[in-house]
Amino acid sequence: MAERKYTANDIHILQGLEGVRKRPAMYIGSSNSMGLHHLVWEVVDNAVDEALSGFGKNITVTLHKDGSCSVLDEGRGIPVDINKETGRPGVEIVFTELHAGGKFNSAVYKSAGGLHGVGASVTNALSEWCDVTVYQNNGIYHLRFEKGGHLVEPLNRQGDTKKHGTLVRFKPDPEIFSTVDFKYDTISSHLQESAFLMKGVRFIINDERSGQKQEFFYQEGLVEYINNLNESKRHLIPVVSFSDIDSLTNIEVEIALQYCAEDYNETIYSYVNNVKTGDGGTHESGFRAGITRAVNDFAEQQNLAKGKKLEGSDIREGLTAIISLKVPEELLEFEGQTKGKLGTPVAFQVVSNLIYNKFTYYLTENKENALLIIKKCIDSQQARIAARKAKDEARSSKKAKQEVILSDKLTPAQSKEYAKNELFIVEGDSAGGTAKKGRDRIHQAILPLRGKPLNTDSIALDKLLHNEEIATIINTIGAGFGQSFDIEDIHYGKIIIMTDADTDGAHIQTLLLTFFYHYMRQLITTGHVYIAVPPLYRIYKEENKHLIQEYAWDDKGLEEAKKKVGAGCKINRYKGLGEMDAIQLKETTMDPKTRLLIQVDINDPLLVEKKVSVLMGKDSSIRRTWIEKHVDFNQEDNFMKEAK
Ligand code: TTJ
Repeated sequence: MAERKYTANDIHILQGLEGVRKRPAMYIGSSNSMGLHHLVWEVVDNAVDEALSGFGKNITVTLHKDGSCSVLDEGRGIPVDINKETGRPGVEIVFTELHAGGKFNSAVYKSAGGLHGVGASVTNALSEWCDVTVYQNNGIYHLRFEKGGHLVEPLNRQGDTKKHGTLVRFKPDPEIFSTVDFKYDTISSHLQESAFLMKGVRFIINDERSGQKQEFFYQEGLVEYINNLNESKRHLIPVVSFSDIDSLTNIEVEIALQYCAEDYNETIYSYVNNVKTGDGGTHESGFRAGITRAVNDFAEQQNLAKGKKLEGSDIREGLTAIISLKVPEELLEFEGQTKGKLGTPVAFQVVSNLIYNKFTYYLTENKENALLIIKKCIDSQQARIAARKAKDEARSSKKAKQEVILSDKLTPAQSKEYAKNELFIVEGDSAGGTAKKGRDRIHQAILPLRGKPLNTDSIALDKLLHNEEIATIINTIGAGFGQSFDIEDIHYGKIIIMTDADTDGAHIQTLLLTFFYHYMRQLITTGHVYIAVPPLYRIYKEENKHLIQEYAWDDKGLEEAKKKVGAGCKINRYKGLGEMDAIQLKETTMDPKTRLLIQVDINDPLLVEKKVSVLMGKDSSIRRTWIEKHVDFNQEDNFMKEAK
């Protein structure tokens, strides 16, 4: 085997990878389940870049029984020849130097790997071991790293092959991550999303631990993405799609959209070079401006407008749209803390012009559908005007009246500093009473729920407001609902759902989240909704009339707590909030200094739509299997992140 002397260069590189291990969150966001899956995305992104350049039609992700994950593509293979500057093989550099991926990849449109992604070296740094095999030039080349990126087997040629491609297999380091359990559903929906965005590329997931296996391949791309999102909704029109390459900038745009009936939300997802732009940006703004202008101009030209202009929100009610851009590297600009917002100025005009021209043409050529759309927009406009009027009236009528409605069930917070206030929505009157005693009366308000709130996914708007629980919640939050919801008006910085840790509790959580998702979506997307996580155990012992006690949230915590409290300890397993006294509830679940909260963080559109429409829709048998398979709101997954 080839041996090589350590140089200053090696030391520099190991220091780089050591930095990644010291502060993993700086590179992959966190060291929890989300960070763990980031390791996979970093590697998959590279394979995707290669496919995007036109090399390799299949990308296979395998979850192995030994806890490792491998990614295989059929591209040209990472270069194995020696790089002149460093004297090392290209493939070694890709796995050891931070942000090195781009140097060897000449793709025009670079995906995450070349953008805000940090590269495969980060995956290597955070792995127990990492094996890389390249099939290239009729040869099989292999190298291996261990314990955070130390090269233990330098590149060598192991044999002959006619294949070409790259195989990377790595095992995440349990010393870094709080969990090293890859989640099939998380990876599979990420790959499905990629497949929707890259028509013609096949993504395969193969879980050798469970035998689960799926393939995602969409010849129709975004059209199928929308069909999938809107599967269980009533469609107003079939999916429409447009695409074009702007000849001046080389920006490539693909858009698909659909209107649904009885849907009052807008659902717009945008992507740049196959990376989701969760905070929108110039392309999304361009889309909004363009479609608003197209619909208004058409309505006016057809004499349907009656002199009144439709607002953007009128035009987007019930609209689902996916906007996917390919932007050349030299034009890319990202903004915001998480770089989830496209800043490229010219993208506004490019998208706005495209959607204006093509959607105007569509409306003109498809009169029947155009009339359905315009009618829906005018309905939305009228609903908006009526809601605004009702709100103004409610505001100008006596304030006291509102407080009468509230005072009945709500125990309000004393402070008027709304942003600092917290609303606990509590399952049951009895737990509500305990919470009332244990709360911080300055900043915490308690709203007990009797019974279950309504399932809001299959119910008409007017009925909704007659449900007492729902009406109370709307009034208490104080910012309206539906199109007239105004996030600026919310009376609480945090809305915290507190239920028992059982199926009933999970159901109530789901019902409330569904309601918020449909009628106060911004509450969720701006991170105001939380789920309180009460402990499962109390571990205690009396020693010299002195109580020693600890709480545990899972079995691992239980073992640790038993050790801490020591021999002879007793264990109390909580079956519900009702078994805790006010002090215990405060200490474990309500006090910001000691509690565990999960922030509801919706970032997977497909799963969210599925969760909401399948779970809350009318078919209870699909619902049951889905709940059993997917819903565990107390589990940290990609919808939620821990918070204080
Ligand atoms: C670079 O330019 C010359 C031809 O090959 C290009 C390249 O880097 N291709 C490439 C990288 N294909 N596949 C990868 C890759 C695949 C996986 C699974 C993981 C990583 C880190 C890279």
